[in-house]
Amino acid sequence: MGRTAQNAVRDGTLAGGTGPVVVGILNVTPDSFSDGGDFLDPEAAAEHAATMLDEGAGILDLGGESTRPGSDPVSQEEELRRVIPVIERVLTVRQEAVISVDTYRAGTAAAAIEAGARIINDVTALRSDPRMASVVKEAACPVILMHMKGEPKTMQSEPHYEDVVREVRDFLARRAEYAVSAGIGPENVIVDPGIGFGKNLEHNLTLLRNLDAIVDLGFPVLIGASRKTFIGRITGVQEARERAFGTVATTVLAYERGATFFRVHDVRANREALAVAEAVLDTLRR
Ligand code: HH2
Repeated sequence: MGRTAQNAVRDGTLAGGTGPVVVGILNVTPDSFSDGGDFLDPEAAAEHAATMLDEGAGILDLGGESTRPGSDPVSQEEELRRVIPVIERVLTVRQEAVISVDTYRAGTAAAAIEAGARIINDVTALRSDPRMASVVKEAACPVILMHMKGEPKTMQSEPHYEDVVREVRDFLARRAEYAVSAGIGPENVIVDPGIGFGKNLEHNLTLLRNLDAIVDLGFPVLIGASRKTFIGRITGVQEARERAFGTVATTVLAYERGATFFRVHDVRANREALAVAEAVLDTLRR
C-alpha cells in the first residue's frame, strides 16, 4: 500500500477531523499503572469520556484488562462486565463517540462491536485468539496491530534484540500481511511498535528515533508512550499521573516522524502540542 493512499483511517475522518488523532485512554480496570480504579463505575467512565472528547480526543480507547508489566489476565466474563456497560453509557451520553476496544479476545471484540465500538486494539496483533481476524473482517472495522515481545507477565525481564527497529518493523509487516490474507482490508490496518512492551529504555528511544522505518511500511502508525516508565526514568518523575510533559515530547517527535494516532491519558496537553506541531510542519508539507 502506498503512503499516499487516502482513507478514513489515514486522513483522520474516521475520528471526525483530519490530521493527527488523539486517542484518549479509558481504562476500566482496578490495576492499570497510572489510572487504575478511577473509572470502574460506568458513570465516572462516561464523565471522563465526555471530558476527553471535549478536550479533542478523536477516539476513545477502552480497556478492561491491564497489560502493564507484571499484570495478570482477567477472564472474558470479567472483561465484558467491565467494558460493555461503559460502551453503552458513553454512547448514550455521546452518540458521536468513536470507541476503540483494547482487547485480544474475539468474544469481547464481537460483543463490543455489537454494543457500538468501531475499532479493535489488539496488543497481540491477532496472535492470541484465532477467531479475532474473522471478527474484525466481518465488522470491516479498523484494527490496531501492536508489537509485543513476550507477554505482560514477564516481558520486561531483560528483553533482547539484535536490531530492535528491524525486528519490530518485520514483525508488523508480517502481522499486517496476515491480517490482509485473513480478509481484513489493508485500509483498516494500523500498526504500533508497542512502546514499553518487552523493551528497555534504549529500545524505546531507538524505536521513537527511527519511527520512519515503521511509517515506511505504508500503514498509519499509532504511538502509545503515555506516562510510561521510560518517561519516568528520563525525567525522574515517579508518579505516573505527573508524566504528561514528558509524554508530549514523544507525541510531537513521533508526529514529526509520521505517526498519526497518539494514545494518551492527558488529552488536552497532547492535542494542543499537536496543533502547534501541525501548524509548524504544515508549511513544509504544503
Ligand atoms: N499500551 C497500553 C495498553 N494498550 N495499546 C496499544 N495499541 N499501544 C500501547 O502502547 C498500549 C496499548 C498500556 O498502557 P495503559 O493502558 O495506560 O496501562 P494498562 O495496560 O496498565 O491499563
